[in-house]
Amino acid sequence: MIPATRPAPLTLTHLPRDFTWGVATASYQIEGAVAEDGRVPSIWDTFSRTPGAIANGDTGDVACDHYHRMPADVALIKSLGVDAYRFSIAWPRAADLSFYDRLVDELLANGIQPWATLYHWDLPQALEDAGGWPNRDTAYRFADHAATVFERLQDRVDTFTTLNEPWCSAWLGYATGVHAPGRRSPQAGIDAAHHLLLGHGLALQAMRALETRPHTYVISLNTGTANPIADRTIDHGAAYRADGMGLRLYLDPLRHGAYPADVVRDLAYQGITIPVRDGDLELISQPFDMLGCNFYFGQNYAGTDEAGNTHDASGAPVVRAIMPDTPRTAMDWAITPSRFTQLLLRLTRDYPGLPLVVTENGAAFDDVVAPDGSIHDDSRTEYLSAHLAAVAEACARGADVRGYFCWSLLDNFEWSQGYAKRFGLFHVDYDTLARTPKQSAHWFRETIERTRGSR
Ligand code: IFM
Repeated sequence: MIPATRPAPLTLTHLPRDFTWGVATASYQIEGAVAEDGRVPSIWDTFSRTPGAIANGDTGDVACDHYHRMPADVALIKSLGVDAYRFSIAWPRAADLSFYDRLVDELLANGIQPWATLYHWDLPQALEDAGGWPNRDTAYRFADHAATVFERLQDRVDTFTTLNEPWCSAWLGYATGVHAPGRRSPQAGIDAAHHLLLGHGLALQAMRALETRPHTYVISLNTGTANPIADRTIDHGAAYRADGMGLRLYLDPLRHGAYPADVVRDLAYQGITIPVRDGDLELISQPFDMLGCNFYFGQNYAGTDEAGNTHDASGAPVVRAIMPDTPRTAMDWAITPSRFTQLLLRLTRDYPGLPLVVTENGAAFDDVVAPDGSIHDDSRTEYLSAHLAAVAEACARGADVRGYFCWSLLDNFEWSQGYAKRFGLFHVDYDTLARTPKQSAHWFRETIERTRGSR
């Protein structure tokens, strides 16, 4: 039962006519079945068993049990009226890809385009034991994985994304240790970042060598925005530094074939070097077709600490994140839709000629299931509505945005937050694994229908 007062569906007249509407998920977050069909352990299987690493001690062992419920989940996707479904291939399942054969066939039979991501953080544990992403060889192993998947699916899948959010894999996984494998070394984080980018380049090369028809290649990055907290030179500097570590460190080598000089200098000051070898930047900067933008929130930065110091104890400049004083999601992320427009226009300006696609956007809220079983998640609907309007505005002002994928189809395993944070358009009851459409799911379907109907 949907209340009559629910937020009205949008009509987004400025989106391009052939805009792709979709929903997204990732393997470890939804599949479960971690010991089936030859799947080998991943770094997330190990990390989730590390005491204290994940809220409530949750693991992805069962997750949403999507591995066994896939056809019913494809029916949910179809019910949304989307064009495409973005999912990731579990590298630990490389020995038996038949699940993805079935998934792709089911999607196509239902008129849904499959968008496959080759790496969404579930590195096989054996590769971590051999050194993980800080080890250069992992980039070559990733290219092998890409080739295996591509050979199997290229006849039916048009769009392949190499990496999802390499900043998270590198920095959260190896520098801060918040994500698997939980290492805490900034040098390892930078080594991982370079080898992820190298892996992207090698994977593109491997897939292109096997192509029997043209495909669309994407890489999805964390694309937040970094603004100065005030109009002081020191705050502009802090925001620029944050943008350097979060975005330019990835996008400059991909598009300009060089690491940003200011970031290299800052890292060198901390004794950190990027392990570039001859030819790496040519591989990394080979063309790809669309930049996947994963946007959740914008951030403000100050160049001073609370006491007014401009440098920390190690002598490094202060880069202090200050969340804007705005409403938050359940992740404690500020809700900043105008920053989304800012981002898309900035990417258009600084990286011209690169079509954009929103490969993730969405929000976690503390959903309440009403006694009749319905979920009136107005906050999520308002978040999606404001962010879609921000995309449409960017399009009206010249950004070339080709599509929008809502994160996420289902409530799922939210990494270090376990199952406590819910991003889904469909609610998952983790006792029964029943799926229930939230009000936002109905709103999303109506908005897609309305926007299509306005053409
Ligand atoms: O759940 C994640 C996803 O795996 C990657 N991007 C951000 C989402 C929300 O945190």
